[in-house]
Amino acid sequence: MGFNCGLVGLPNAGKSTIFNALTAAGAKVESFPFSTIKTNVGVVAVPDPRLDRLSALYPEKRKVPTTLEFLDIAGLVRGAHAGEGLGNQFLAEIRNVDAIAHIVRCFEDPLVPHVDGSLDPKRDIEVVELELLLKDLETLENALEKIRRRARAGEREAQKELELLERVASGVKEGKAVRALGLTEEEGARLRGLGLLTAKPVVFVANVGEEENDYSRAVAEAARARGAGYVAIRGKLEMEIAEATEDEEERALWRREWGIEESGLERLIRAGYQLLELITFFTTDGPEVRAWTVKRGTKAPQAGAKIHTDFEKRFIQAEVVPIAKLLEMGSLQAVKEAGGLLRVGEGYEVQDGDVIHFVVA
Ligand SMILES: Nc1nc2c(ncn2[C@@H]2O[C@H](COP(=O)(O)OP(=O)(O)OP(=O)(O)O)[C@@H](O)[C@H]2O)c(=O)[nH]1
Ligand SMILES: [Mg+2]
Repeated sequence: MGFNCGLVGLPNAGKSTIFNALTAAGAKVESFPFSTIKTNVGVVAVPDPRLDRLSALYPEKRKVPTTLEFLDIAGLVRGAHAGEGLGNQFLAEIRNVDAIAHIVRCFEDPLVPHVDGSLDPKRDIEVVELELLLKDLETLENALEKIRRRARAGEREAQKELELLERVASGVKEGKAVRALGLTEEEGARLRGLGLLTAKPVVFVANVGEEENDYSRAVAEAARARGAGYVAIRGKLEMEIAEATEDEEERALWRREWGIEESGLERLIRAGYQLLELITFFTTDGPEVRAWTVKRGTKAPQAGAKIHTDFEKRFIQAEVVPIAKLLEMGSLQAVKEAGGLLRVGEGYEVQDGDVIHFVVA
């Protein structure tokens, strides 16, 4: 699995539409608000032309892409924390996601009502952000209540946690996202179990009907101001293309016809990988040619653990070749003969595009 991503936004922003464009899962899309009640979950293969070309060198092996999971939840409205609309309980379903895609409506359509009567991306973004902050405050206050009890009972560990939680809660009360509080990596790790929503990286998705417009430019601006990712997707059109055929080549043809060079999925993945600092490595062992996702900076044994815990525990060395080189030479044998195979130890940092064979005891 590459990463998983929760879709948030106002009702009728086009979350389910974008979800369908990304996953072709056929979730219900309606012109009235709150059409999504039960969360939709969809898994997609990460398209990667490098994997396609690598797999062409091994026609007898199965091609296994790395995957991504998307969660499409109900719409948030102003006052959701106080029970408006469908409330905010459903946000618990995305507390474990790695990233958030914040879908913002940037298309005009008199047949699709806006909960606030008009389109205003800046205001719309702030409404959703406030509700996410209030959900985090709720989570933090619950956690604080428990930790205070433990601290009063004299637990030293609890005292330390209390200090951190109080500091985070006071930042959130001031309207600051947890990710903007300048926490250390260690503090972030201590908070992870709480699943705080505003601690997660965000990609803003402008759902544009046709092309980028003043609305989507406002979304891009908001993304820039927050150091967040940004993509514009023609949600409705891409959903229709995704649902018209299962054939990837045919879909690409349709997209080109409509002037879309690269699918929304591909662009969202690129933004997500950048934001989460993810890279892809490949393996060709056994019956599969396969892509794997790890965080940049991951060492060889820990990358191996993705495949099998033994690969970490019994790691001896890894044989590595950059995929570009392997594709250029045409076979692993040719790479070996040319002395191009790198033998690396446990301190080796995996690079994007490495083809790796793990040698274990
Ligand atoms: N004209 C136009 N309509 C769109 C576009 N994207 C979505 N819609 C329409 O907007 C309406 C709402 O879309 P949904 O995808 O159901 O919105 P949602 O955000 O999932 O809404 P809730 O589940 O109610 O929160 C539907 O009627 C869609 O067909 C677009 O790019 N252009
Ligand atoms: Mg929906």
